[in-house]
Amino acid sequence: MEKLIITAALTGAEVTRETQPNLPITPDEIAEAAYQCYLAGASIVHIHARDQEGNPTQSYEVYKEIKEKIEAKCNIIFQPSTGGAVWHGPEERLQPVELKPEMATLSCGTCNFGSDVFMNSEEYMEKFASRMKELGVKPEMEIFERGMIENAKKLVKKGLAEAPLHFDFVLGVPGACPATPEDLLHMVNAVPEASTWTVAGIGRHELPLATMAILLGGHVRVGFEDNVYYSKGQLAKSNAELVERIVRIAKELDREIATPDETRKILDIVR
Ligand code: KMH
Ligand code: ZN
Repeated sequence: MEKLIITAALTGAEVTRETQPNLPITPDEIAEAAYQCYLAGASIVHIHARDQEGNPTQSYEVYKEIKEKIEAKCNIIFQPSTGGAVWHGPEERLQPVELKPEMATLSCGTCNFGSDVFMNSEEYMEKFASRMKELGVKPEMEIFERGMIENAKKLVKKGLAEAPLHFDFVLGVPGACPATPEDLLHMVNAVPEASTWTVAGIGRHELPLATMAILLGGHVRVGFEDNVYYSKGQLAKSNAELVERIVRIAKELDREIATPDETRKILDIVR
């Protein structure tokens, strides 16, 4: 089995300090959290920037500062969000791609997102995919519902993305696909051959789905964006604590952990 890629989703757009007092918000805090996750065994960091008031922002400048601060500490793969927050428009969301990061997320369809709607029309997807292709940014296809896999395949057919694709199944978002083991298997069985995939289980689903992914040969995403708890009622101390637990479980299950350079090889990322 391939070595395990662990992505740490450090901040997200929705979590606040009220729900998770240790949420990294400033560029310095985000860079330090990324470094701690790197030391723990993560090879990718999924980043959402925040402004000085702590609100989600897709500002090129803020992402640039975070990218530079992370790069000064370690060689973890920097993966900014192009999902942003539900109220961000497409142009705003695309800004961090202009930094030519090694990877960026690309949401593959519209879905409910709690009481909001997360808008990803075909026009948005094509715009995001073609800009990433032009700039040599590897997209991670964010999949919140089964039909979104077909949308991702369509981008390949149109020449806007290159196979093999790398998918992230985000399961358990209220209003979108639930996070049962059957849901994960349904997704895994639907991706084209040679694809790679990771899973981000939301809330209490994070750990069971991560363990399934370790066993199935997939990859794992953990972090405060998806889950702020270590166990029921007990908040995690840090993003790194969640990464450390995945490393321990993977080792028990005989799955080695990929370094950032090994992850670049697995995902065919050319630096
Ligand atoms: N915050 C969500 C609305 C991504 O980062 O690409 C979208 C999101 C997906 O988090
Ligand atoms: Zn995100």
